[in-house]
Amino acid sequence: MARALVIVDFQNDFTPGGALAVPHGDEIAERINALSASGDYALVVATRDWHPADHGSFSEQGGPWPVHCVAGTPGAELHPALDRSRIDVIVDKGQAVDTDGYSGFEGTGLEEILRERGITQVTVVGLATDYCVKNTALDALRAGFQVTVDSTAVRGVEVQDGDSERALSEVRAAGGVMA
Ligand code: VGL
Ligand code: ZN
Repeated sequence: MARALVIVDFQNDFTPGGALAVPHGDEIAERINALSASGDYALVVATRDWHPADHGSFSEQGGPWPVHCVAGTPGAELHPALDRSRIDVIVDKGQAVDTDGYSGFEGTGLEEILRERGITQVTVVGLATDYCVKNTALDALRAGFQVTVDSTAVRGVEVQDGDSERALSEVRAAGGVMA
């Protein structure tokens, strides 16, 4: 069975000091690097939230979030603690103005990339548990991949207390496995 590691949105804007900081988001770097270096994965993918400056999810456009991860800005760069040498493919998401773009599969060709390499199992890690990790894991399940979420290598925004736990429960209910 060929496995892929999908590192979701481990970017400066989602870590402390960033525009949409996920509490303790930076703490997962070491675990992610250990996974990507483990030799267990035939393919390591990093997604980036990569929005146009007028993205519909931004509060100035009536959306829920502060401006974050505008394409080409420092906030949209992968976090410096991430071991870039282990990343095979970078997938940019959230580029359409009018959709949330929470899932790494939405409009990116990620499914085709995984199929081309014969991947059947996907481990999802990164930020944020309650948005992009959740939606990426659910889409991977819908596409027919076996899915594991490494719960030690994710962190949530937690707009409401318990959002991350609920997100992981949804993934589990859809057939995902927690590690
Ligand atoms: C995300 C909110 C807005 C995420 C992206 O990566 O989870 N959350 N854009
Ligand atoms: Zn976003």
